[in-house]
Parts: sequence; structure tokens; C-alpha cells
Amino acid sequence: MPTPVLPKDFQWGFATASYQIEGAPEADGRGPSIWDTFCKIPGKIADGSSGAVACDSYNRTAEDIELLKSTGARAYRFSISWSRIIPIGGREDPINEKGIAFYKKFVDDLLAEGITPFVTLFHWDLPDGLDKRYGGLLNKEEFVKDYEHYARTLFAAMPKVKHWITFNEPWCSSILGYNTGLFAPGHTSDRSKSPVGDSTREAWIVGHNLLIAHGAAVKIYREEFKSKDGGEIGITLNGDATYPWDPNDPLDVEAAERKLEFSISWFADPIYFGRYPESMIKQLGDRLPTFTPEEVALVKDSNDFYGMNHYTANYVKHKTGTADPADFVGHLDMFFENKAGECIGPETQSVWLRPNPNGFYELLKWISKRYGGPKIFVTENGTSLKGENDLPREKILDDEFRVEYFRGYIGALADAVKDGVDVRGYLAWSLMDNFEWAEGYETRFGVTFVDYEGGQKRYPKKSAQTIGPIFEGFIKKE
Ligand code: GBH
Repeated sequence: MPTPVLPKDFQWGFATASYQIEGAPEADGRGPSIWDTFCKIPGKIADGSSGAVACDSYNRTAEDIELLKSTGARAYRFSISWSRIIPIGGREDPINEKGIAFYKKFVDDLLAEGITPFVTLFHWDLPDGLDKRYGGLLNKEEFVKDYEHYARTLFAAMPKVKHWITFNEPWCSSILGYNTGLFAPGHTSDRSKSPVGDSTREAWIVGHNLLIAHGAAVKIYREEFKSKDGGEIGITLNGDATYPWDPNDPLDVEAAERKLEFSISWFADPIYFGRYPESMIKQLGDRLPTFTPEEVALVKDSNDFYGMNHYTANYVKHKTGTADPADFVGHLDMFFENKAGECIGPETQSVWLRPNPNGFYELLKWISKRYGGPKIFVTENGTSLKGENDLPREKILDDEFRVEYFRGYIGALADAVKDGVDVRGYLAWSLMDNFEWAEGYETRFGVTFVDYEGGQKRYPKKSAQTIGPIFEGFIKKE
């Protein structure tokens, strides 16, 4: 029997993101996003696909809510497509009332079923108009003002939303969008992949701009909405756990810590302490932007909660010599095996993902300690399965590996709470199989199978029915 350690009102449920599930890119006046544009470039998406249809969720909100109800979920995290709200994107561009009406109704429908909405304002699908007009995320002056306007429009339209997330994984928007070029808009120094980009500089500028935009939106929410609407707002950061490759080598121990700083503290240190981590300043020098005093005032203390996305872990080995100017991990190597030859976890369909629940426990403790015990919502956690897409449907529905993943990770979460970490919610990734960005549809993360060949029909997998009972065992009854 599990010990009930989680608070009575613990918010557990599932997560998705607009471009990954909605489809309907031209419905009701939506404008194009940078992902619509990126998917059209040959070679960028593994199976040559796009989010043009995806799960067709724009036309199936009632079905998705039924799906949530069937799992017993208490909460649902989804993101809003900016270009449905403001098709071109800018503060002087026309607002699309139909887009607002769609999300307002969705929130009302969720609340009518007793499901708490967690709303992400930005999950990577920047209006293409802003990228074309002024360089999108690279342009601090314009982007911050446009994001403020977009955020304020939604805060005003949806007072019933009590949990706002400003940005999903700014690390990905910065590094994958502007260093490796794996994600839209695909900037990189590698001229065989992109005609534009400087991997040594742009990502750090974009990260800085996202931090300022986050701080600006939080200020607006706190000053204009919080007292009457009573909600809370924070940012969601990704971060994989780390272990030293050789625990007896102090340089590997240091590198494992540095890897966390380059992924998590890049954003969390400015938000909790008002400055970038020393390790980043040291390695990046003047390529890392500096905060003006006004920017520090905006960014410091701008989280009502810490949104944590977490999937996997790595063994980390220090590198010698000077860092490559395009390096973004902290001048180190990552492995799935340590010096003793121990394997971190079994293979999945995602090359970067190996289940390691203990890493989740360790990282929850690390975040809690470093940032003074913040209230944490785990806003994503989940896994793909090696070869899942090649199995017949009946086999896909029997996803024991994913069930085990959730059992391990939720158990680790409960242990961390028992040991003093303040976790208030958990949203599994994902409610259903969906467009897995550059991996297309070949990689599935859903607790629900989506039949892309059969009219996007949904079939719950075994894992859809197991998260609820696991949580109910850990949640206090009073
Ligand atoms: C999340 O990111 C996203 O928020 C979500 O949209 C997505 O569907 C889900 O994960 C599953 O992938 O290519 O070797 O450089 C997870 C964090 C961080 C995982 C970057 C992949 C890229 C490793 N991601 N990482 S690599």
C-alpha cells in the first residue's frame, strides 16, 4: 500500500500543445505559425509530415474532454495558438474574435466537467508574420511588446483560467530553433541546413528575450488581473537529470552540475536570483547578454510556481581544452553508460530518452533546494516506446512499458514530496499520440492511440487507465 503523501487537491492529469494536436491551420481565420512554414521545408520533419491535420483536436474538443473524463483526470494542460488569436501576431494587427471564442468555450467546457485548465501561452508556434516582419524571437524591442499585448488579450478574455504558463521550454525555442536548427525557425551556423543563423550567439539572445517577455507578462498579470481573478503564473522549464560519469572524478561531478546549470539555471537563476549562472558567464563571455537593472527588476521573482518538464537522465563526463563556441551543454559529453558500465535505462523510440525514475527524484530535490522550495507543477512527463508505431493496434493498446514508466516516475515524485519537495500537480505527456515535431508521427507519446489512417479515431491505451489509480493511492483523503 502506498503512503498518501500528496495534498488532497493535487492536480493530476494530462498535457498537450496546440500545434501538436489541433490541425485546422486555416480554420476561423488562423494565421500561419513558424511551424507551418518550417514543415514545408523538405527534410526538416522525419516523415515529411506537418501539423496540418494532427489529431484534428480543433474539431474534436468534445471528444477530447470525454477522453479526459474517462481517465478521471483532475486537470488538463493545453496551449493556445497565438496565430488563432492574432493571425499576424503584432500589437497593432487585427484580433480574431473567433479564435478567442474557441478557447473560451473550451475552458468553460473543461470547467463544466470539473477539469482544471492549465494554459500555456506559448508552446513554440510563433505567428509566422512576426518572424517575417522583424525576426521574431531575436528582436527584443518588438517581440516583448507583441507578447505583452497577446498575453494581456488572453488574461482579459479568460478570467476563469487560474494557472497560466508563459513559455514552454524556452531552452528548446532557443537552442533547437537557433543553434542546432532542428526546430522552427531552423537557424544554425551549418549552411547546409540553413541560409541564416549564428549558433555561437543567437540562442543566447533568444533565451534572454524570452526571459524578458516572461517577466513582462507576469508583471501585467500581477498588476492588472491577479487581485480580481486570483490566478497564478509561471514558466515551464525542461531539464534532464545528470549523474557524473565517474563519481570519483571531481571534474565529472562538476560537469554534471554544470549541465543542469546550462539547461535549467540559464532561465531559473535569473527568475529566482536575478542573474545568469557563473558557469555560463565563464564559458560564454560576452556572447551571453547582460541584464539591465530594469530587466532584473522584471525577471527576478517572476514565478508564482515552477513548471517542470522532465523525461530522462544522462551520465556526464567533463571535456578538456577550450569549449567549442557553438557548445550549449557546458563543455561536456553525455552518455547512457557510466564508467562502471552501468546502463541508465532501457531504449525508447526517442534517441534522447531513457527511463530513470531515480533521476526525477534527484532533480526534484535539486530544484527545490537551489530555488528555495518553490511550489512545483510537473507540467510534462512521459515516454515513447521503441517500435510502438510498427505494432498492430491491439499491441499498441497494451503499453505495459509506459505503465511501468509512470509507476516509477510517480513513485519517485511521491518520495520527493515525502522528503519535503512541494509538488502540487502532475500533467502526463501526453493525453494522446500527436505530432512529435521533427520526429513527425513515427514517435508516439500518448496514453491514447490516435489512428492517423483511420480518421484520427482515438483508442485509449492501458496507460490511460493506470495513472489515476496510482495517484489516488498517493493522494491524502483529507
Ligand atoms: C517536450 O520536450 C515538449 O514540450 C513536447 O512538446 C514534446 O512533444 C515532448 O517533450 C516529447 O518530446 O534532439 O538530442 O538535442 C522535451 C524536452 C528537450 C526533449 C530537447 C528532446 C532534444 C534532445 N526535449 N531534447 S536532442
